[in-house]
Amino acid sequence: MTTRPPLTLYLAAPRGFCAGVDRAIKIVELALQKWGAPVYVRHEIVHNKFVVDDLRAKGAVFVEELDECPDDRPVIFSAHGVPKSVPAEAANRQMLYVDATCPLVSKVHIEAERHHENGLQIVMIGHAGHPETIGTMGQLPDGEVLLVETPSDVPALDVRDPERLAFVTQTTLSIDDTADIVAALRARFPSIKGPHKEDICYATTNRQEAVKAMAPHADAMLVVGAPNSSNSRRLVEVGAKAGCGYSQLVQRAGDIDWRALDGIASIGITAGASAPEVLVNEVIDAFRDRYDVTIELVETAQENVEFKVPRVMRETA
Ligand code: 0O3
Ligand code: SF4
Repeated sequence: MTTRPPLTLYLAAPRGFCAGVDRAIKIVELALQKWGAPVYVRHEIVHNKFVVDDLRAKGAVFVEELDECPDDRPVIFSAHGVPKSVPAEAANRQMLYVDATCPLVSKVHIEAERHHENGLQIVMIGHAGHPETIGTMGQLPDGEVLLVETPSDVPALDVRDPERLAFVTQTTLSIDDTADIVAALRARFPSIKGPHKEDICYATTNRQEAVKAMAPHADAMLVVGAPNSSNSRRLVEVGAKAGCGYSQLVQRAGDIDWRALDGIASIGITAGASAPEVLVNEVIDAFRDRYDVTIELVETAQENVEFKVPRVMRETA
């Protein structure tokens, strides 16, 4: 029998599901119980193929736009949020809809609306084309929200009145990159209003902090998450910036590039906010098959956040 080489496996905590993801998945499951299949879901409920495939097997039908749904079946809006035009269209068609937007994303929508009511134009820090950015920008009429993605976008911003501006952000951005963009905005527009720092949520913050603590000790790092998951991709970048020589995203154990990991004595593992723990365990088991693994938890925060599902989901059918 060959002996397996020793490996220290640093496991980040917190990792994986956040309260908004947990709530959104529960909403789809409760909708299927309450109304039976099919229940339509506009956009992936969260950015994870395993979660989506599981719900699809239970009777959820995933679509990108409302015009792909019939009028007479319930539709759920994904955790990332939707432009105002989406619930408006659903109401117009007298559809039964449940909004699974994370309450922390809705909080940003309300912030943007409040600034708009006060006559301010909004600058949104976010990624173009991401559903959360589309949803937040879509809370206000066209032209009322300008998008910036990097500090180099700031000098080109064509604002209505530099004295009457506010900023909001996507909830899943890199803390450090966003601080640079906020600094560039404040330098050019000293009177810009905004949150104390940004709108990045507790879960994004905690997962990035854990990676920063773990990455310098690990020879390599894996983030369990999907390629379209913004918060998961940010964890890969944070790991690389924090000094880990090899930082990769994997959806499942089958994606691990073992050749790239040749010769390592330690590995860091974390998971994005939309990645289920069962996939983290699958990855850990794959390491146990090849190495004599010692797990060390790198815990930088404890989380006890929980969001209630909407009232309609709590009532029995
Ligand atoms: O926004 P992101 O691409 O990170 O979305 P995920 O991967 O589905 O994770 C949940 C985060 C979310 C719903 C918006 O904050
Ligand atoms: Fe909500 Fe944050 Fe999770 Fe997004 S990452 S769903 S904002 S808790």
